[in-house]
Amino acid sequence: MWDRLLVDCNLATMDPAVPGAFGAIENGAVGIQDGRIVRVGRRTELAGFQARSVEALHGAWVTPGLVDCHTHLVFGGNRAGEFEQRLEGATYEEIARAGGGIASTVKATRAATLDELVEASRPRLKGLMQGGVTTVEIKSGYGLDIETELKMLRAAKALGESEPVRVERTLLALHALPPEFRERRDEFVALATNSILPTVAEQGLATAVDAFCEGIGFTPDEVRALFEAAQDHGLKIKLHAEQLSNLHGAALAADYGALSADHLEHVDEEGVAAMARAHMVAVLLPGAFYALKETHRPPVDLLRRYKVPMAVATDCNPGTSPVLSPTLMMGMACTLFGLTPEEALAGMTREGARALGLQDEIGTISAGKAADLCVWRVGRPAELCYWIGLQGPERRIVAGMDA
Ligand code: DI6
Ligand code: FE
Repeated sequence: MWDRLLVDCNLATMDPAVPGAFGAIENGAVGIQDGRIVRVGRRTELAGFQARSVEALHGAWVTPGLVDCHTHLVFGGNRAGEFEQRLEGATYEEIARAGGGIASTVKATRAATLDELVEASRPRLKGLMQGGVTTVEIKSGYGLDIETELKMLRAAKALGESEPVRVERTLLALHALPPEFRERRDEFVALATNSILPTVAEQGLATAVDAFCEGIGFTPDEVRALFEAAQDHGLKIKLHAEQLSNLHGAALAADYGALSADHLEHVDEEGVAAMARAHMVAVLLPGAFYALKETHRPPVDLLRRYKVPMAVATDCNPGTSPVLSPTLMMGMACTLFGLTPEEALAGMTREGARALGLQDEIGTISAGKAADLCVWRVGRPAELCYWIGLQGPERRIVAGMDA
């Protein structure tokens, strides 16, 4: 006997093995046992099975739980003041070069205790959860010293242990040059590569490494050094690439077997081809594009042509993407980047999971995967992208439990 059987619902399984848009199954049913999906199909196909609890969802749509595969949601303070400066005409790069931007968040993050950091970040995590997120990736990168990077990752861990959500932790080891290393770039890169990364790996505080490859961030050669160390320590690799300019970061990441390259507004065909060959995911972040009023869009048609899977994420961060709504990002991926609603929902479920290397565990409604589900009171899945300011799902289920 199963634990639960959800009936009287329509399923957007997002499983490519289910034919048709959204992998949809109307009049569907989902069987759940021990936190996992055991059977998915039409209600009539599951008619012979019994469950301790049979729950009618009155025609709601069920999707996989949303996977937000790129966030920086643990940080101290916020940057509403810089928002005002940008509205008066200052650019993100100008603010960064003047010592604001990431550096100001670094200061506030270093000053916070572990508990303060956890409690400052919890409302943001809850915001994403209310929007339907059941798995979230959280990056460090506002510490830029060993103590604070560890503190950020511990804060992310504590959040995952105290809220019903899966948290994946990434060491963003090269995010910005801390002020105390202004004249000593090489020393900082060496610190990140030879000290921070190995310590994080030994303590099991992160499963992946990331860097910001950009004019205002780190050069391809600096990133390469970090990725060599990541490979030595068995950490997965991701890269902020081609957000503001084209430094050929996507191709570099491909050389190291990265899971994803993220942003990609300025990636060229060579970069896209390299990503395709390396089976990477393109993580699109419309929140940052919107907040920075960028005009150069990621080449969605090229990504489609080369069959590079596209994920969509919030990039929740205090500077360029103070975003707490996953469905708003799905809508913006459609309106600003030209994704279809089906691609946008795949981007926040199946492909988000792939961008974390979790495609066998989460991201579609398929037998064998974790029972992470959202129940939406909508008439069709496209409504998740269509409404601006949509309330989250009516129910969120994580590992088979209402959460
Ligand atoms: N790219 C981004 O959009 C964020 N980090 C990055 O490497 C911005 C982070 C911030 O401004 O605080
Ligand atoms: Fe980011």
